[in-house]
Amino acid sequence: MPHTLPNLPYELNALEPHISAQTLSFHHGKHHQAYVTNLNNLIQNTDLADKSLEEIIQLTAKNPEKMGVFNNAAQVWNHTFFWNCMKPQGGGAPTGDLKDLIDQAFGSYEKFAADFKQAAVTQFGSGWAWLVAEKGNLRIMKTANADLPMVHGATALLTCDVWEHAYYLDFQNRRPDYVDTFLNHLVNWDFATSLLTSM
Ligand code: MN3
Repeated sequence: MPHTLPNLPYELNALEPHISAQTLSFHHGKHHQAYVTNLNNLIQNTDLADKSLEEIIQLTAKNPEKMGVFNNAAQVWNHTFFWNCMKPQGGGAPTGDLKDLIDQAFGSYEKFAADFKQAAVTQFGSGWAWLVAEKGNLRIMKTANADLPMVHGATALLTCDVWEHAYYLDFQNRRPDYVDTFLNHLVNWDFATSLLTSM
């Protein structure tokens, strides 16, 4: 079964004025679609063709000869995950179990937000900032290019795409402002909370 581009969980203009419909149109319709198309082309008629996305990622992560497959498969997964990490009128501090876990791990939501922003703005070049669960504890991780927590034994709870294509049309070079906007107006804590059961 070829991999397919999932629909966005909201309308293209749903995250305005923070992320424009133009950005989402290119980011989902062009970039995410291209990773799906590349992945399908790379795995057709190979022993990876009938594997799940997660299986492909794990099977190719440590194989330099399969780096092209890994990069595209991981970027398909990362983007689908990222769309779910945002919602209209999102952002701010979480509540409930996730609030308690963040307070426990970082001391406060404010400290978490500062550390997450630091990871996102200091990821040199393209990559991702993450909140992950690892051995029952929460921590922040940053990864380069397509790399992702699942191949490092961690469970992703939240991510922010810091590739330039994620923010350049709306923020130009101002990655710190984009990350602030993500944290203050877009984060979907309901989604992150729904993942706590898999910790
Ligand atoms: Mn992207």
